This record gives sequence, structure tokens and C-alpha cells, in this order.
Amino acid sequence: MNEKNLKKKSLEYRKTILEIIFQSGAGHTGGSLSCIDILNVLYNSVMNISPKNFSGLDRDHFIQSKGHSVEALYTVLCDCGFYSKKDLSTLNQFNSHFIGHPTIKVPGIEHNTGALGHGLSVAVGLALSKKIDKKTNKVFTLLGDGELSEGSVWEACTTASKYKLDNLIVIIDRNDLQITGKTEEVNPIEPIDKKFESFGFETILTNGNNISDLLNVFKKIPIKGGKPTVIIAKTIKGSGVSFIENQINWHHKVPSEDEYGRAISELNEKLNSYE
Ligand SMILES: Cc1ncc(C[n+]2csc(CCOP(=O)(O)OP(=O)(O)O)c2C)c(N)n1
Ligand SMILES: [Mg+2]
Repeated sequence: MNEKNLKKKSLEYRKTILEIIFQSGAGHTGGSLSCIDILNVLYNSVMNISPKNFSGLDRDHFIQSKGHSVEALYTVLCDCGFYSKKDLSTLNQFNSHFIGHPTIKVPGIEHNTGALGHGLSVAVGLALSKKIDKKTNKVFTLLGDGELSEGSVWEACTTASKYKLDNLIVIIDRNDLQITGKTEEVNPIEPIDKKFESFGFETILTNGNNISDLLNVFKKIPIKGGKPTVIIAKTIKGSGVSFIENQINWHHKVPSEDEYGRAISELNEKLNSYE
């Protein structure tokens, strides 16, 4: 898909994220808007994953370790044809599989996540299995920057490096915020790049809310044969809606009717500039 269409898609996806959170009355608004450009580029331009090949193993894999931002993932999977918009609109309703964290009961979801710190271990296992089976598919996983405080992340890194998993791509949604405040105030994690390097990763920095930068970065992987890659994607929590950007209280806040209307107007204005 070309760059212009991806950019328009990101705006449409933002509208859908806000719509389903507003209608269902719950959701992780900030973190979903933060990572939506990454998911857009991955699913529409980088990964070999589709409803047709999902039941098999001859495909890439994606694990969203920062499971709380599931509204972004549900939105993209819906657009990729894993289920209908009608199914998606059951989010958070009684008896719906579309609950507030990823579950494999929803088509297209690889692994249950939500308890932070587990996705990378599963991704490492999948990447190792690909190596053993001599398959060339890649395994992608998305982690939050606050999530890096989980010790299990670093245990998984040692294994990725031991097995030289150059088919593993870890993406860090570096929005500088976690649930109660700035990552560097709650539990400092810098220097992220040096930490990953010391754990045997090749590191690359990019702007995680810029479609062209993301497209360029994914063309370069693996950066070095025999080494796992980490992409530190600088993002803005709440990206795309002025009054949601960089606000701690929007981690899990649902827009009021007025806020929802204003957010959609902002996004429509940006979309109109493409016409
Ligand atoms: C093991 C575990 N501890 C705590 C939580 C509660 N929790 C949910 S989201 C979150 C903050 C995550 O911050 P970050 O990884 O930076 O995500 P983002 O900023 O992208 O929303 C926390 C602590 C959790 N889901 N799992
Ligand atoms: Mg964060």
C-alpha cells in the first residue's frame, strides 16, 4: 500500500479507535493512539499475515505485549478482514469475545496478553521454533516503554541473543508515559538502546508516528544477521488528537460526547487535507 493511503488509513483507524471506546464506555485511548501507526505499517505493508494464512505456520507472527492497547489491534484486524465492523462494535458487551485485552477467541489474535512482560518470551519461543523448522518468517512484538520495567522482558532478551534470533523484531512504543506518570519518574529505564545492545540486540531509533520513517526502518531489518533487532519507536501517547496527546489521564480515559465530537472533527479536518 502506498504511503499516502497508509497515512489516510492511520487517520481512519484513529477515528475507529475513538468510536469503539466512546460507544463501549471503556478503553485505553492514549496507548492505542500511540501505537496505531506502527500497527498500520506492520499489517498493511510489512508482515505476511492475513485471514487466509492465519491458521497455518507459513506466515509472520505478531504479539502485542502491551495488551491494554487492544482497541488499536482490534481496529486494524477488522480492517484486514479478520471480522466485521459489526463484530467489532460488540466491544466490551456481555458475551462478546471483544474484551479489554487481547484474547485468542478473537480471530487474528496470536496470544492472550494484558499482564505486561510476557509477550517477548512468547515471541522468542516462536522465533526459535521458526529457526528450528528452517522457516524464514519473522516474529514481531510490540512492547510499551513502561513495560520495560518488567524483569521478564530482560530474561527473554538473554535467550533471544543466545539463539541468535535475527528473525525477531521487538518494537518499543517509546511514548515516555506509563499508567501513573512519566517512565523516567516512575521507574527510569534509560538508556534503552544501550541496555538492549548489552543484551545482544541491534538497535534502531525511529519516529513511531511517522509513516515514511516506519516504512524505511522496516526495510532495513534484520539490521545485522545473527542478532535480534529492537526498534525504539518514539511516539506521542494520544497521538493525533491535540487535547489527548501527552496527557497521563488519557491512559484509560473515555471521551465525553463533546470530546468525542471534537476529536472526530480534528481527524476529519486532517483527512480532508488529503482530498
Ligand atoms: C504485570 C502488570 N502490571 C501492571 C499492569 C497495569 N498496567 C496496565 S497498563 C500499564 C502501564 C503501561 O505503560 P506502557 O508500557 O508505557 O504502555 P503505554 O504507555 O503504551 O500505554 C500498567 C502498569 C499490567 N497490565 N500488568
Ligand atoms: Mg508508555
